[in-house]
Amino acid sequence: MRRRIGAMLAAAGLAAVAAIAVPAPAQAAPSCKAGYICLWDEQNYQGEMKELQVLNCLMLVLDGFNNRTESVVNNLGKHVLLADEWLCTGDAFLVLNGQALPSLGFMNNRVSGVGM
Ligand SMILES: [Ca+2]
Repeated sequence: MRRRIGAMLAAAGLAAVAAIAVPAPAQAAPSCKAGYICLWDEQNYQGEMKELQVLNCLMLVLDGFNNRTESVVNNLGKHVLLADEWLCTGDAFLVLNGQALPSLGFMNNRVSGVGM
């Protein structure tokens, strides 16, 4: 019995170590120039990237990036809204100034307009 408990404790110890080791280290947000918002086609800042300046509402269809964005870094100096309609209306997702998001969740591949 004693030996069995020891084995169970050892297994529990291994499980705890595995649980700690499994999460990948937090990925640092990639660089994005000051005054720009950077959009990536895939989560975790992967795939094609668009570096954009926005005055009021930017229609992503003009940049070939309609319904593609999955991660973002906002260095515009202002908060922005990522919207699912090309005139920056409809469902929208607020990205704070300086915020880096490795995934847009429900808005992944739905962003058509970038507004403020
Ligand atoms: Ca995409």
